[in-house]
Amino acid sequence: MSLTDVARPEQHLSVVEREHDKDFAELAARLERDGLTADTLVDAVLEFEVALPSWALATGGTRFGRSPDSGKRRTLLEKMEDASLVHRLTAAAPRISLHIPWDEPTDIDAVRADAARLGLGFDAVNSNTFQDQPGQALSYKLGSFSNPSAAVRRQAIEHHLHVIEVGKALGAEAITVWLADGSNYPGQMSLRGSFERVRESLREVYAAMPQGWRLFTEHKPYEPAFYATVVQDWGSSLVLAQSLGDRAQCLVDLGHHLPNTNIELVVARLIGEGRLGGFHFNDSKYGDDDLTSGSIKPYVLFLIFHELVLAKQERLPGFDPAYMIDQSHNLKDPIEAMLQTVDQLQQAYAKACLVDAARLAEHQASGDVIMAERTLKRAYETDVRPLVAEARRRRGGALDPVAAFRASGYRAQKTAERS
Ligand code: LRH
Ligand code: MN
Repeated sequence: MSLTDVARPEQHLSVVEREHDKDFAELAARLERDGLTADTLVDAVLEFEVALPSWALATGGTRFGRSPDSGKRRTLLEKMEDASLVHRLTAAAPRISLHIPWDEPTDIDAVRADAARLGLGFDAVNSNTFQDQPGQALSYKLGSFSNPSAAVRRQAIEHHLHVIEVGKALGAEAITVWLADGSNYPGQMSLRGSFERVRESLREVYAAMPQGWRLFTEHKPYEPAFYATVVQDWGSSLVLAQSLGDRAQCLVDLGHHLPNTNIELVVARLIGEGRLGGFHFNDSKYGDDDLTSGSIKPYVLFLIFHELVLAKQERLPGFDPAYMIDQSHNLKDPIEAMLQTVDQLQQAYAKACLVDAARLAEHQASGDVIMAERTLKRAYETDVRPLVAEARRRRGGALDPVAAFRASGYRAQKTAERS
């Protein structure tokens, strides 16, 4: 069974195809009434691409344990095989984001060859100073870049220089730096000194980046630190990025905000400062829950994409965010969860492309609150599923990726192959 069969199992085709054609034609007629052209919107949806996190293609766990799942992936190649399948079915996930040392390549050339064969590229590489690795000389227990010990900071800097080397060898063009650094008790850590040490250490990492590379700083309010996290919020991340240089930008992980934070406002602020580097898409109810995007707060996801599409339509200089996912799946099949996620992101993007931005601006200017809100809601309340399905089909993907995956028997085949 080749991967191409996956997208279009024969017996499955006709019924779904016919229903889809009917749904798409109806939506196209509805959009035409709003002066919109379905084909133009399909092309817009096809511009949206997102990178898959290697670490979410393995079954995640919680601090309370992990549920065994069949077909557990062990190697980078197996994660790339699964990522490639997600791309085949959604036509929108052509890159994978690696985490070092979790995905430390043993043979770079082999990884590059496999990636080429699987039609995959490499997005931002992720460093890891939030775990002590076996054989590591010095512990990061009291921080990495913020650690009072110059020797520990040096060790962390060397790790980041190594991550850049791995990324360079694989053709990546960015590094994401999330630091667990922080404290659990008042007095434990100098609140200003720790930030200065992080800034000083990151200056060296920034200077080591090849031309054209970007450095993404990722903020997080708490966990594992439960009193103060050094890069705690978008403000700290922005100050850091602005002090490092033009190629330092802020990465927004949707789960890294305290309850009721207006995340679309944070996104708009960073866009306005020209410092929005990228995203870790996921969803959450309480904390950094890393749940499937669009599963808990789909309207927030839409409002975030509304800000992104406005910036794109305004052709803001330097606006080029790296779209990446950061989730962990301990209940769902990781591939199915990824297929759901990419579909949810494609839908949020499509809905945002439906917003009549000119009409919205008019209502905002005239202070017509109701009509402004209705203009947004009209787009959000449009069922765009036929649009994103059509976009996938036109690029050889599946109308319904989860259904196609289940019909493909891929899971059973891989379980047998990998056990
Ligand atoms: C931290 C984080 C970070 C990753 C890790 C896997 O919570 O969001 O982006 O390095 O998850
Ligand atoms: Mn993240």
